[in-house]
Amino acid sequence: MPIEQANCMRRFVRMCADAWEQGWHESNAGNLSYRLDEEDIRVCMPFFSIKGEGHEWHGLGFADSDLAGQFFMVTAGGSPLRKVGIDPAINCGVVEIDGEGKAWRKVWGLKGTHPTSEFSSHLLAHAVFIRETDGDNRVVYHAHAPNVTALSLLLEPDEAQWNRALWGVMTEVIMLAPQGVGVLPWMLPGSKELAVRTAAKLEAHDAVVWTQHGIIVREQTFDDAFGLAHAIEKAAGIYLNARAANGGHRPEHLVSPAQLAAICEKMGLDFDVSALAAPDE
Ligand code: 2HA
Ligand code: ZN
Repeated sequence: MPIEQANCMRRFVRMCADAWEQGWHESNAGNLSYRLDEEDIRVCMPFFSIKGEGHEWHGLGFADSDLAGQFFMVTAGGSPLRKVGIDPAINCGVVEIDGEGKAWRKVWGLKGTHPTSEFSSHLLAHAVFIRETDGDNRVVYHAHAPNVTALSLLLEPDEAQWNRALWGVMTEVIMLAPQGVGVLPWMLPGSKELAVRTAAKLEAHDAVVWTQHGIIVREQTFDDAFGLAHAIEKAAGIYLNARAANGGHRPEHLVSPAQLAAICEKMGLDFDVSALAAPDE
């Protein structure tokens, strides 16, 4: 069985293809990472190599002992997500983190290349999961979701405003993101600042909007990560359409705080009404 048939690899490749189909990944936009579990490592290990050129250790620029010894499947820097399934060994790969959580090396794929430019954001997000959820969350995904990005041109980078808009659009959003989205102002893509601020937001949110850029989500599985990004992107699109149809004004009939509270009560979710902006915002 080639490594391409490994369960984790099939799901990784499938998610890249699904995401590409959505139109969220122009050129080399967006990136995906997955933390291998014990079974993945057992299945993939026979294909790993650490000998020869290209397998040197590279410093991460930070140290996080929670990442020590972990293996990550990750998209390649500068690679189109569209091509991950066409030639996985060039457009993605597996890296190992050293015993101190401060360096990485290739163990499979990433031929002639390196992990995504947002690798720091992915790794620091994974470190949050490892600490927070006993390692259940394994997927970090960044998309240049067009409606989320368009909405970030209209709303302030203010979580209350975003929650009012997204939760107000359709009842599904609060079910999938009961903590709402985190929102960050514009920051340099690929920067340490973006990575650190994103990881801090991901402690309280499963999805974070990057103003004028896109969205990053963290979830347990590929399906959950794709589903969350999809629901938020769809809600942002509906909100924009409704607003445009209303002469650019805020839609008048958003799902109300009382309705949101009723959904949360039924589903046993915490709902903090103070997390919403005032109705006229
Ligand atoms: O991978 O999306 O944010 C390219 C990017 C940078
Ligand atoms: Zn990006």
